[in-house]
Amino acid sequence: MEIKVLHQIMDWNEDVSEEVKASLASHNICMINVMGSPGAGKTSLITSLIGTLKDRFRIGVIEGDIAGQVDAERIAGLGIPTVQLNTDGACHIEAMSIQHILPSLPLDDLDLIFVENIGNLVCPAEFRIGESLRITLLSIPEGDDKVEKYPLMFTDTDCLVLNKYDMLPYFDFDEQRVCSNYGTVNPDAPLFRVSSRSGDGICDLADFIAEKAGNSQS
Ligand SMILES: Nc1nc2c(ncn2[C@@H]2O[C@H](COP(=O)(O)OP(=O)(O)OP(=O)(O)O)[C@@H](O)[C@H]2O)c(=O)[nH]1
Ligand SMILES: [Mg+2]
Repeated sequence: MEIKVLHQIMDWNEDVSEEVKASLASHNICMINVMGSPGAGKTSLITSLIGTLKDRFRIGVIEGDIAGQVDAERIAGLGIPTVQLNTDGACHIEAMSIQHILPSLPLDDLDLIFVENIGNLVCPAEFRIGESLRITLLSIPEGDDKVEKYPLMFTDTDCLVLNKYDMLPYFDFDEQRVCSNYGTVNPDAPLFRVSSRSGDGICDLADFIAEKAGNSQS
């Protein structure tokens, strides 16, 4: 007997992802999927990007967490339309959840939506959610071997953010190792060195997002 369950779920997710993408395109919205380990600095990065991009774009945020609404409260405190998506145990967000929650945002009044995916270096990369852009974070304290150990997360992304770059002097982190491995699995995608805490490096990333958002809207 042929067992196809996994493929069917993945195919179904791809179909819904395309529907979400088309729906966002009809509103001229660019959605950005922010992925990385728990604590890599996803919420901090989104917060910092909001500060840099809010004069150019109308921004909304979907905060994905297994439970709670701590991060959504952080973002909503900035005056940004925010919805919390709790997966109740699932380790990634699927397109159907985004499709379900999108009408909770004021879509006619937005240009950019950041989605903070569940903290995880494995599953989120496998599920498209209708995004136009993917950002993968790797923070310095996590170690320099992650591209080798979790290749899909670094292959299937539009850019890599080395976050907590301010921590580089304090960790035994071989930056060249990461650059070389990333260059091998994803040679055309840029790498940004960022401190979400100080804001160093955030402008280059913001310009990259602005250019991609402009392209996806035109
Ligand atoms: N030094 C330093 N600390 C940072 C930086 N970015 C984030 N942090 C700290 O790292 C911790 C985790 O940051 P968050 O932004 O909450 O990380 P997250 O990826 O959203 O975490 P989860 O939502 O739990 O997966 C916090 O204490 C932040 O202040 C950075 O660039 N430099
Ligand atoms: Mg967070």
